[in-house]
Amino acid sequence: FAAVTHDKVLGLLLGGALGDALGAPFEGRPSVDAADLAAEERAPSRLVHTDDTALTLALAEHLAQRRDAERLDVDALALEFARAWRAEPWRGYGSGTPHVFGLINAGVPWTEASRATFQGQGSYGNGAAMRVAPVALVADSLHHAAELGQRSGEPTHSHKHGQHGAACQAAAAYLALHSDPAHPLDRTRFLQDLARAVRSRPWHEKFDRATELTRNGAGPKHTAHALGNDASALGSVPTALTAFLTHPDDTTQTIRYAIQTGGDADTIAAMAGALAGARNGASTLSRGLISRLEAADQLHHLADQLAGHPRNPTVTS
Ligand code: R7I
Ligand code: MG
Ligand code: MG
Ligand code: MG
Repeated sequence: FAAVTHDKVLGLLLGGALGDALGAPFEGRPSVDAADLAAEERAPSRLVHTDDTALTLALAEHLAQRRDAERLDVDALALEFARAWRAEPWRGYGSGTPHVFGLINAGVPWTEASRATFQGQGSYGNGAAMRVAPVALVADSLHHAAELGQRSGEPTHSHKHGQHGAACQAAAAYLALHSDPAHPLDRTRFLQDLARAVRSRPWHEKFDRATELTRNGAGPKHTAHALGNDASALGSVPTALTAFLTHPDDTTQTIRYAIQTGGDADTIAAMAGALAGARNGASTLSRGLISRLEAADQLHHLADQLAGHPRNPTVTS
């Protein structure tokens, strides 16, 4: 296990935001041309984030204010998410989540609001997973990360696959954060650890397929075909994991691979980017790209707060 440095904390936050903002123009495209992506990377324009980062910021602020992981206050968090949506409803939210947020803002308890979508079965979308990575910064074990992830997902995603997606991405972020980039990542071990944290057969089947894809060096199109690239948790979280496990030591390549899976490109890249950023640190990211990020200052400030969190006593700068 490696020390959780300030660089790793910042890397988790910036890597996620970069994946989101760079992937956003490609969201919904069945496939993404490498030349189009390269042009986006070279463009001088500001990198505007979407709902993925907007809600990640809300969660990170929630955690930074409390300074105690046991005080993840889901009632307060539900209101904070709903207010973030109301302040910026144009950020590209999914179809079900705004309905939940509207109810919460109207005073309906989240326990009820989160069950109002999709004919009462609740959302199995990836919206709980896309925002969850910061919980890894305050978790003190793999299982704690998964549990915090699941709980942070409940206000909007009452379907078990939506919650398991959040648990899976939170646990993966924890493992990436505590992995030592000076040593090669043991991919098989990583997925075995995840399978202990997410006890669900359809997820285990995805982990088995991801193990095979990374072993065979599958490209993004193949991975999208085998694992999915849609806005469901099961159809995107394992795809993001595969992007990371294919290029665990290179955050830029992880993000490029994730975007090139197409489909829900911003979200797959946000999740993959958070994992790679947590492992490799912010110092390995392109300064040019980071300086274009709309939320760069806010994320730097949050990293300062979360790196000083009592859960991260070993932090060094
Ligand atoms: O999960 P959620 O917040 O979506 C996040 C996505 C990301 O791509 C963001 O970048 C943003 O674009 O949206 O929003 P939901 O609307 O709850 O779920 C996302 C999608 O999953 C929905 O639009 C549905 O297509 C699908 N979905 C379901 N379909 C049928 N039945 C989610 N749950 C169900 C369901 O129960
Ligand atoms: Mg989005
Ligand atoms: Mg969308
Ligand atoms: Mg998306």
